[in-house]
Amino acid sequence: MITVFIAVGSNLGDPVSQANVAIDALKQLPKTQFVQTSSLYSSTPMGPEDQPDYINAVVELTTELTPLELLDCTQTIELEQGRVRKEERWGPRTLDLDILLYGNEVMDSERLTVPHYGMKEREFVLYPLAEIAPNLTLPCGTRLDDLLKVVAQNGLRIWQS
Ligand code: A4P
Ligand code: MG
Repeated sequence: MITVFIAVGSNLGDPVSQANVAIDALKQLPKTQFVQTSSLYSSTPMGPEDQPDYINAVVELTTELTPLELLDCTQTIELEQGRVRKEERWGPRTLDLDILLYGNEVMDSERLTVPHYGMKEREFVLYPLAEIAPNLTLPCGTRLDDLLKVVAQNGLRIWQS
């Protein structure tokens, strides 16, 4: 079993319920055990400012799915929750599921990059992750608590514990 962390993000169509439905869907994945989820956080949008605030969370699972099988599953959940892929970079979305970490693996293929390329700079990923895995060290050797020292909370707050 491999430990994986999935970031959940939503800022359209009742984001709190989108996030909760997504977390429930992650609990149902085949060959996978749910470990824990962070609180739901409210966060200021990264990217275009004329979009609603986001709800973000991080979920820990253990899985026997391969990385690409896991990506297929998370993309299916996104589509089931009405995700429409748009051209606008960092634009609003009903649901975004990003695979942050897949064990200690480092991979960069056409469909999948892990660790997720933006995770080290994003407060809405790092703080929820630290809530559930405070002692985590990334595959590159960087400690999560060292990242928290340099990434400000930027208005991030717990919305639902
Ligand atoms: N892909 C590669 N690596 C991964 C991975 N580790 N996990 C590929 C998931 N997917 C991965 O993703 C595009 C392609 O990335 C996928 O087809 C997959 O093969 P996408 O979800 O269609 O595109 P996207 O999410 O619009 O792009 P991107 O760059 O992933 O967006 P981000 O970086 O996730 O940003 N502000 C706040 N406060 N909170 C947020 O959650 N999210 C975004 C989206 C913008 N601003 C935000 C938030
Ligand atoms: Mg994404």
